[in-house]
Amino acid sequence: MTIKNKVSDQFIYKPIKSIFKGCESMTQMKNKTFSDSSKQYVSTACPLDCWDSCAISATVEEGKIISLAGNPSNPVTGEHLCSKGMHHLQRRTHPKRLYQPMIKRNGSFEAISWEDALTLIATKMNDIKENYPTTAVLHCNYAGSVGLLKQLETRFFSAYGGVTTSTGSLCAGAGQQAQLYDFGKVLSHEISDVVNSKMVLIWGRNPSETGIHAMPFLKTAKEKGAQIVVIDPRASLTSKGLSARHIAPKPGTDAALALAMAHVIIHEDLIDHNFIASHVSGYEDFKAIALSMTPEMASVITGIERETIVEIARLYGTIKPACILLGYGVQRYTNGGDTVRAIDALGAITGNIGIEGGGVNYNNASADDLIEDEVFSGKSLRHFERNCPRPYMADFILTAVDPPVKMLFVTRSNPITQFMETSKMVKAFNHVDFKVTIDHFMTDTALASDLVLPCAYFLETTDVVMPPAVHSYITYCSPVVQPDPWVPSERWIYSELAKRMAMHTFPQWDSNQWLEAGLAPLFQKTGWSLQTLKNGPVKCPGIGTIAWDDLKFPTPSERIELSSEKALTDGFEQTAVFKPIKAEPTQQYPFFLITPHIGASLHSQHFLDAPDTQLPIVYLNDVKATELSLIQGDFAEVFSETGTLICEVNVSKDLNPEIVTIHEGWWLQNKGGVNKLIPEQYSKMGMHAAYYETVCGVRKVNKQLDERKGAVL
Ligand SMILES: Nc1nc2c(c(=O)[nH]1)N[C@H]1C(S)=C(S)[C@@H](COP(=O)(O)OP(=O)(O)OC[C@H]3O[C@@H](n4cnc5c(=O)[nH]c(N)nc54)[C@H](O)[C@@H]3O)O[C@H]1N2
Ligand SMILES: Nc1nc2c(c(=O)[nH]1)N[C@H]1C(S)=C(S)[C@@H](COP(=O)(O)OP(=O)(O)OC[C@H]3O[C@@H](n4cnc5c(=O)[nH]c(N)nc54)[C@H](O)[C@@H]3O)O[C@H]1N2
Ligand code: SF4
Ligand SMILES: [Mo]
Repeated sequence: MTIKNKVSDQFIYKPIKSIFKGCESMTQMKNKTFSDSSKQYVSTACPLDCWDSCAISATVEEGKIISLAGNPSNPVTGEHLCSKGMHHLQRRTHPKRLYQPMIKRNGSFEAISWEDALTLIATKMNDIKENYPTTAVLHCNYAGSVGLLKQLETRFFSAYGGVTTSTGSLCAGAGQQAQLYDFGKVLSHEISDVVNSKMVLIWGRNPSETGIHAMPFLKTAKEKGAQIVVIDPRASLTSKGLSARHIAPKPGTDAALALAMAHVIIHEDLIDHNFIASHVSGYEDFKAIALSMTPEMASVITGIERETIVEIARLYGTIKPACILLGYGVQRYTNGGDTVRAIDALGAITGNIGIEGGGVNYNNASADDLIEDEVFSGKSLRHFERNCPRPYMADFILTAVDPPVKMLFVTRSNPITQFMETSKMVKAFNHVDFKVTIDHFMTDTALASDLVLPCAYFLETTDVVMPPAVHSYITYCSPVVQPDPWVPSERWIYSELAKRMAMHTFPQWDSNQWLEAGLAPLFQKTGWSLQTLKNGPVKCPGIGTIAWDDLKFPTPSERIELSSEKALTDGFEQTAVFKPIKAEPTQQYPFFLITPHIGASLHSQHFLDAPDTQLPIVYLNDVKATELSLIQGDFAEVFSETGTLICEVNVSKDLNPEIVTIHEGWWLQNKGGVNKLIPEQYSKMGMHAAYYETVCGVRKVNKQLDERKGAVL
């Protein structure tokens, strides 16, 4: 039997009004608490790698967490948590959560004691050290939790002697490197400032799913009369939720659009002459490039009507202040860095930098200065160093010599599901003798490992969540409850391993001692102590609401550099350019494959609960679907040069006919794994994964899903 329309609505697009569904407001919580003194609030923060880093207030009664709510002491994230924030309670006590170390013997996992697990790791690491440089160990980490103390993992591996460190970016790296060339640092306005904007370009960003606390501010801006334009090859929930104008460039062509907009702005003399004269260098070089990209040319490249390009350019050139909310989707291409440089230039030539309601808001590195990097990185302790770029980690593992990779240690990451080219990654895992993963659940990566260590959930341990891109609040995370059954923090795991390996440069400190040392720059700057943080979320000084309001740019010229010698020295173009991406639809692979993030899950994490009886969903334009004889609920095989994936078809009129979309995150063990379709490829700028530069084909399959077994027959 073919199951039709069985898609649980949790894993498909949701209308915006349901975002806050099920969320109990803090005001309600307070009222309850005041009438019942047996309840206690504990302050913590959501450690998921999301734009928002919400402050959370947990209500505890008789040693049990009874509810979580947003803590309005952080006014940016306020009273409401998203569905994932609310779900932390169920996730902490999830029946599939791991509580004991698990070792693989003869292909299946069995529980072992902590003593045996730690002794095994210590013995393996000591053996490797005797026979190879310590870089024979590869530490693969990423973004599973943003807690500051998670970084102790790096300190541990440095104290060991220095391992092969995973570097490069799967996330925001190309754009970050671009903004370093342009501005000297990556800074954003606090998201609340968008209410002062009269025009907002939401460019390759989808806050309605990926950072929902931007949405109320965007709605306010709109109510105050701001023009809002969403630039995205697909109609995202953001453009729908804001009823905003939507412009759909062909994937990977945004630099042509931005340069053509600059062309119009320069040609019609809408530039800010004073701002350019005082704060911009390299304008003439940029002007020459922009003038060579006419709106006619850009129209052919991007597929957007010439008149639309001219109109949007005129709006952006005349309405001030105008803000760009730049997302990470725009730079998941081999030309991603140049794209962000072209968009940055729009902000610079119109003088929209350093002013209320302006900015080219991407990421925010201002909190980096508040941390003592050496405490967590232990870089000075390393005897050996080697880097493994994540966008080709599988290839690296398979080809590494001097030394080969003898051990893989995975922390807060799920590379089998989330990194590129899954079949190669599976081979790479098989190639390594001993793989250890620390995770709360038996993920695809844990399954491919030899030893899996569980660890405490953030509600069970101490940490600090630093300010993210959209606000300046730092939040101390107090342990809300004790883990039951007991499971250790990662700090405990590294401390115990350090003891067993006589690593004296990994001190046996408790969490607060590490935080005192690691946050010393913050405390020196502010006169605060850890106690100040323990009282609830606090706004960090020195992280301005308006980025660049002092107009001091830490570039070589101390100006915004539209022409960057540093970029040239690093092997890139000196000025923003449009270079076509390499992937182009062909007869064999007629679609671009975009694999964006879904509201219901943080990457792969909440796909833990995707029903067994469900396949991943491929979203397809209705006309194309008809051409392929596909209707809603059919099964289709999506194929690319690196793999295939069977999906359930979701047909929609408002999808761009050139694009198919499958959300990232669906587990392989649950018949997902979209990264099977995506080759290991990257933007050299920022060494950044070019996930969306993928083409694919779609064909109907007559397979059926066995509802009981969840198997595809
Ligand atoms: N619910 C949820 N929230 C998340 C995450 C999650 O997994 N789930 N992940 C977090 C993380 S780690 C990150 S990096 C952020 C990402 O946050 P966002 O940048 O907002 O999200 P993405 O899904 O990467 O992409 C944003 C948009 O870029 C569009 N896009 C794709 N190609 C192009 C292009 O060529 N040009 C233009 N203009 N747009 C394009 C996509 O269609 C998508 O709608 O979200 C964070 N928040
Ligand atoms: N096709 C495609 N692939 C993508 C993307 C895309 O847009 N398209 N986006 C990319 C982006 S932007 C990113 S940031 C990456 C994310 O890549 P990953 O960080 O690998 O993704 P997650 O699925 O969040 O996996 C994190 C793992 O950490 C675990 N975890 C959570 N908390 C803790 C903890 O406290 N300790 C430990 N040890 N583990 C913990 C979770 O259970 C989960 O298994 O994915 C990338 N992959
Ligand atoms: S996932 Fe993001 S929006 Fe949701 S609770 Fe966590 S920080 Fe807040
Ligand atoms: Mo990311």
